[in-house]
Amino acid sequence: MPTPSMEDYIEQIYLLITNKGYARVSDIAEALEVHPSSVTKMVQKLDRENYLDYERYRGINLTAKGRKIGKRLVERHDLLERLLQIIGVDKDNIYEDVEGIEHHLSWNSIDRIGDLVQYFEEVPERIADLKLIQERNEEEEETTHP
Ligand SMILES: [Mn+2]
Repeated sequence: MPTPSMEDYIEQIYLLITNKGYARVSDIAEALEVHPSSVTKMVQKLDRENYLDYERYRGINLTAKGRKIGKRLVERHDLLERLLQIIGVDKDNIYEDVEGIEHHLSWNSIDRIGDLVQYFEEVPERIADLKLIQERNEEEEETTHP
């Protein structure tokens, strides 16, 4: 099982390869806001553990194992963003919050959250209902802590 930090790298490399066709050490460093030397170290570790192939002049390629996990990690991130959006979390908090929680949930919880997101997305009235509860709670908060 990859550690949270390994997951961040695999996720980012998968996104870069999907969106740009390649993942350079400098692009990964920029995306994760880390020093390129840390990227090189981690990429070598991921290579040793067979998530990717790294050759100095040919770049980074995910193995079948790395691609499979990368896809799941990107989907997990996307699912959690949809969840926070549905439950009304402020846009400005969503990305950071997902980065904070995504590594700490079991795949069991992720699958059940998938059901919950589906429950809301299939019937938009359910989202509207939740919004009504939120508005009521916010009004109450205003009257109790003016
Ligand atoms: Mn993420």
